[in-house]
Amino acid sequence: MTKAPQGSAAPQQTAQRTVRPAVSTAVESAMRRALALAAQGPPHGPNPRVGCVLLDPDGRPVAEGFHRGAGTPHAEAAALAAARSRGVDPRGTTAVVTLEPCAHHGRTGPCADALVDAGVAAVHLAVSDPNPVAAGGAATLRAAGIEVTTGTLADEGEELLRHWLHAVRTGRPYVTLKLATSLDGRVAAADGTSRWITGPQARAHAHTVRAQVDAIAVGSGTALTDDPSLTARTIDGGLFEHQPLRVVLGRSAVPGDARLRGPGGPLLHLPEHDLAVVLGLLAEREVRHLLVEGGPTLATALLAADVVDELHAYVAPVLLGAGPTGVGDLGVTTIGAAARFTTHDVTRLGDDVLMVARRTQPVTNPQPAHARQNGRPSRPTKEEI
Ligand code: AOF
Ligand code: ZN
Repeated sequence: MTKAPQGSAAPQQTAQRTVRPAVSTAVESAMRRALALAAQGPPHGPNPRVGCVLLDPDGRPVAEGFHRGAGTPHAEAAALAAARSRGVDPRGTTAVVTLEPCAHHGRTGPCADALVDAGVAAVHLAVSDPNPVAAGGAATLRAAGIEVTTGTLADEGEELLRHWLHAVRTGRPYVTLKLATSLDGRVAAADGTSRWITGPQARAHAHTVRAQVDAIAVGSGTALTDDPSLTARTIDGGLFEHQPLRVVLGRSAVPGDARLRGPGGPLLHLPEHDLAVVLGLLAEREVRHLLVEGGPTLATALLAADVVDELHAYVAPVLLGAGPTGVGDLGVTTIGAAARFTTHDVTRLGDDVLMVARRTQPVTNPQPAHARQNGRPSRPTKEEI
């Protein structure tokens, strides 16, 4: 079923009511296709993943397109170009697009103008564009007399774009914290040995996640003791095409012969200790999705600062009984103050289990972490790493 439009403007609702049932079903399946197309775009990079399908007046798809990464044509432009290259006149078509068409001259021209110039009759979109630079496309389209319906499969659109939307809405990257632990939450045995708690399938999975993020961070202590490479590797040990930016946080220098200086993504050492500053600096570099891989000091600081958006907990059926835990003291003294997340997904990986859990309250504004209560005690204004 088509969702009710989420925008508040009355004209949208009028537009929605006038859609014939057969066409509204066609719009919904076109939006599903547009979402699937969008998902073919790169999950990393500064730009959103967007898909677009053009429907003829009978609701039949006549062309489609998606965005292939920063600097390449936007989804709407790609769909219009696909129509023209097939000899299809886009005049009178309905554009079904996962993100509000842009209204700005950026790396490419404004899609709202391109849709107006093409004579498109109606536009259905899933998610409004929160990017202040590019927003305003729906208003441009309406001003040109085009029927605009917002909120079509909005939840699915939000899910697909969640890293990008989060970064644009809050001004800081979406933070995924990876924990690979024993069943009793430990990351090493009492003597410090830690290879390997989780098995090969869990490790391979973690590498596919690395290949999807913009940046991957560790604390400088972990960089020194573990000498990680922080590359995204395939099962046979080769490098994925996309290598995330490698970020080391904390004062200790990265040795000249560290693996972090070997083949892989660029290295960025931030001796800065204030997490709000760190996340702001990464956002300025257009990092939308940051994966944090350790160690416990950094994990604890991020959790205490309430800036972890998603947890990837790889848990092995191993008991250690002693040794360091993946997360240290969060200042939680009573169960009601626990840092609680909501389970999104659980996957078995060989002998191990991956639990993906997300922050319970979505962050919708750039309020500093310490100002949000979220059922937890108020945190200090600065969290040190
Ligand atoms: C995309 N692809 O299909 C759509 C986008 O850097 P630019 O000039 O390409 O503009 C990027 C902005 O355009 C992006 O942040 C978003 O607000 C809007 N829409 N972007 O990369 C697309 N439709
Ligand atoms: Zn555009």
